[in-house]
Amino acid sequence: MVLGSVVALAGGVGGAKMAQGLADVLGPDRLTVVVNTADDFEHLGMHISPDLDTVMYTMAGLQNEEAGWGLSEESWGFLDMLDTLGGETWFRLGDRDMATHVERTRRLRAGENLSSVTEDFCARLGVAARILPMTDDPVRTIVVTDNGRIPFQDYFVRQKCRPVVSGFEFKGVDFAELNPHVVAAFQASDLIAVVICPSNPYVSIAPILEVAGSLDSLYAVSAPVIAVSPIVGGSALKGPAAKMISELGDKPSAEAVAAHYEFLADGFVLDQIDCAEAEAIRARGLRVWVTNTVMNTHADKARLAAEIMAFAEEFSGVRASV
Ligand code: FO1
Repeated sequence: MVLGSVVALAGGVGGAKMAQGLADVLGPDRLTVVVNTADDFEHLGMHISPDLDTVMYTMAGLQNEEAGWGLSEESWGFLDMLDTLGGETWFRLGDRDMATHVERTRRLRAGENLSSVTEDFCARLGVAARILPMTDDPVRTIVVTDNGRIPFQDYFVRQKCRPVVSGFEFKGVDFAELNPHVVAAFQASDLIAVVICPSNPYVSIAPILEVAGSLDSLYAVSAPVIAVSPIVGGSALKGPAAKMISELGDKPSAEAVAAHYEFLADGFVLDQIDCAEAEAIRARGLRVWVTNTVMNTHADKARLAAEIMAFAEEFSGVRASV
């Protein structure tokens, strides 16, 4: 494999698994993971960064495998007592996880920024790959639904994604400054690929792309941009991506995701179960790689990452000549 650095754009669970596989295959010092922070919110007086934590815990090997988010070996004494006291328990915060939110909030209030807190937490948890919040400024997803405009975690967790979606707003995105380390990672002279992880295109990847400067930086890279489909066999492995695609008027499919990214991506990775869609995706001008994209085990993650890196090598020189 060609030596060089890789930037991955990630949301929560799918992004975290892909990032872990890439770190394994590349070596963590060659990987930068740019993480969505538009799912962040203030809750119980704390700053919660769900996607950052999912990526950080997964790369530290501390994730709760069953849920995909939160920590392993968790206990729930805080939440139980909060329930007894009549507090808000719809967003489940485990006792160990609470330490992350309490300490992050303390440090943000003391004037540190989210990038710096994340970098230090990663160092303490033994995560060698670079995990970057897309911005240090507040951006908050609002889901526009038949039940009104709903803050993301309220829609996702409290209302279990039930309202019918008609659009998304990323409050604050017009004032957000792209993390300067993200710009530097895109400009690295040894960049060999940008991987758009199999995360939700609308609420995980779109906020990253909407921060001013993000798309321009991406257009300027000569390395291939490769998107991995989060839709497998017409469903999302996790989360509401398929439901959102149909509510927005399309048929949930790998091709619908490819259509979403074709303005930006050079290559597209889809699951073997969807191989019948490969030709239509090629017709959109994307190179295609068909494989097993379901990441259940560590070996699955590493194999998929290795295949994506081999796929990226097929592009050498392609973008540079555009
Ligand atoms: N997701 C849920 O479905 N229910 C929860 O109670 C919940 C709690 C939670 C606590 C901390 C954290 O970091 C993530 C948590 N998540 C929970 C996941 C989170 O809402 C979503 O995974 C992302 O925002 C979507 O990518």
